[in-house]
Amino acid sequence: MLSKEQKEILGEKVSKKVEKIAKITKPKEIKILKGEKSEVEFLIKKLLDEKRLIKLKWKNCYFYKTKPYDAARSESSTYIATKKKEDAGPTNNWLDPNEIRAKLLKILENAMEGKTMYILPYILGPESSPYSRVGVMITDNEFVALNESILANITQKALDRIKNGEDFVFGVNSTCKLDPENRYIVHFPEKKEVISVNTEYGGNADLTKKSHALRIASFQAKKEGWLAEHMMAIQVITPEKESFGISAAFPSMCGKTNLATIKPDGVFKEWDAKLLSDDIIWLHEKEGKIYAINPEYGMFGVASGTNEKTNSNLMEILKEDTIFTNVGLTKNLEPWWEGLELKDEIIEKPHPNGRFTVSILRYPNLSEKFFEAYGLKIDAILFGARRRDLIPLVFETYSWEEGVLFGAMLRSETTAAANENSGGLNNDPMAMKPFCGYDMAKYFSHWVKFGKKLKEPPKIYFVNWFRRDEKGNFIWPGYNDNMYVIKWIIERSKGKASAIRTPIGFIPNYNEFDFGIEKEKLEKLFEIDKQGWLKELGDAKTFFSIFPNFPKVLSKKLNELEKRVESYDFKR
Ligand code: GTP
Ligand code: SPV
Ligand code: MN
Repeated sequence: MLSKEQKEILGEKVSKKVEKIAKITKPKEIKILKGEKSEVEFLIKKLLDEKRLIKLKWKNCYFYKTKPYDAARSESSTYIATKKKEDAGPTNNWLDPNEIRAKLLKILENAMEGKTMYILPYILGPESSPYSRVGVMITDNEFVALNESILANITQKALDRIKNGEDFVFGVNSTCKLDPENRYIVHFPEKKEVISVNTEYGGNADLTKKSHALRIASFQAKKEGWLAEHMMAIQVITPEKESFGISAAFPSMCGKTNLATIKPDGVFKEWDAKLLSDDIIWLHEKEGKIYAINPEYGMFGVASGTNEKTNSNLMEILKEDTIFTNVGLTKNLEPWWEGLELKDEIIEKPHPNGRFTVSILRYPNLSEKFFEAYGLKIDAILFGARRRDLIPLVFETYSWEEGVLFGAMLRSETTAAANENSGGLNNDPMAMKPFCGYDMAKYFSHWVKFGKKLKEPPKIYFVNWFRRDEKGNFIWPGYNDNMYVIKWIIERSKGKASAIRTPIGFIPNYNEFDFGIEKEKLEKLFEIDKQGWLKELGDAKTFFSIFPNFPKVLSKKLNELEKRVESYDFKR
């Protein structure tokens, strides 16, 4: 149980919650973390001593392997436990909060026997920001505590804020027996609590991330008039030294981290792109404009595909102070994954969802806005997906509402980021389907409403880096070359670049704008397939029919869009 001193550190409210869990789980000892370097060193040493972590040849880098069935997010084990089922909406798994709480407390009985319970108080967002939020997370797993020490701003200042009466989110994670049959990641948004058991994988166990910063936060954001989004954000600096904020929502494993760490000088010497966030942002309206803050402190990124050629910025920071999970391992104890040169025998095969955990503060080109109270002003919003055909490289939607509609229609080829994904196309509105803590129909309305607060809403674009040719190869080079698309978007927003009107939106006038590739490829990338779009819109209608609360204004927009596609002369 907590000592008198620990109770003083935690304060009454947090102590009470912690003691309740400690009484059930019976840990050998309780440690409250402060977010100090020595704690990270301690966790690493313990994991090394217990042979759970392997020291790699790269400087201060380590390798960890989870159970193969616990190497990705488990969407079928993830629940929103609201009092009323309708409040979770048709896209979330729902459980009765009282019933599941009783079951979880049963699973937690004696779960921490012989183990240390770590308490991690944290602040999400810049400490000085009125938009920042606090929470306290518990885990009995050193690997989870280590990841969280990198991914979140662990600080006892959070406890002072809670003592001063601020609301907080309380999360409990326990490894238990890592039994996949009893794996649960349950959110109680009305109580601001999360309980996660029988898992130690990233998004299932690192509760500051998808659980707090998206699921609980989106639920609060709806009530309070802001947005919690599965988006990256960068601050692009033009040759004229103008700053331009870009945010993008792509589903898991569809390119957020890579766009967030883009190196424009490989393509345009005088341009710069500074990182604000690679996975999650919180958006607020201020004086009719949108501002983004990053609730996180680290990156939990996909290893596969990362190399000097695709992303030298990432490669540079991964060479030091990084935890690698489920990547491959060579005999010489170097990490390995798809896309890296293999110079040695491989003793551990990489999982397709192998990841790295690295502090964002190590990134050499972090935007100064990362530390500022109001964050980065957003001037253009992108939605994007992984689609082998149909969706052009980029198009500009005709209005905020149509942009929201295209966001809601987003579907993408499935990836290895979630256990359940098995190929084909997945509906993933705004890349938020796995992360929205309430009825997504109300979430769409909330987006529409948010736009009404803006003086001049940023333009909404749709992008697709993943179109393929007949042989199955990507047509677009992607990665740093995505800078061509970013440049077009910025020039569009300034009214400089010309565009061609199509039924779905404006596409670039690629006879005039240089994309750095052959004309035939561009023709393929910007081809508009009438039958394909009619099917896409029909499928969207079928998908939207699961939402009893689907906003009428979006249905109207969808019908207008369909009429435009039907009457468009595609031979022009
Ligand atoms: P989560 O962390 O799961 O939310 O993923 P993410 O959206 O941050 O995706 P990430 O940037 O990690 O990219 C996922 C995969 O797509 C990696 O294997 C990348 O190498 C690959 N990828 C990223 N950008 C591009 C691109 O422009 N073109 C191609 N062909 N692949 C890309
Ligand atoms: C994702 O799956 O979108 C991720 C990794 O960013 S996780 O933290 O596991 O959610
Ligand atoms: Mn993500």
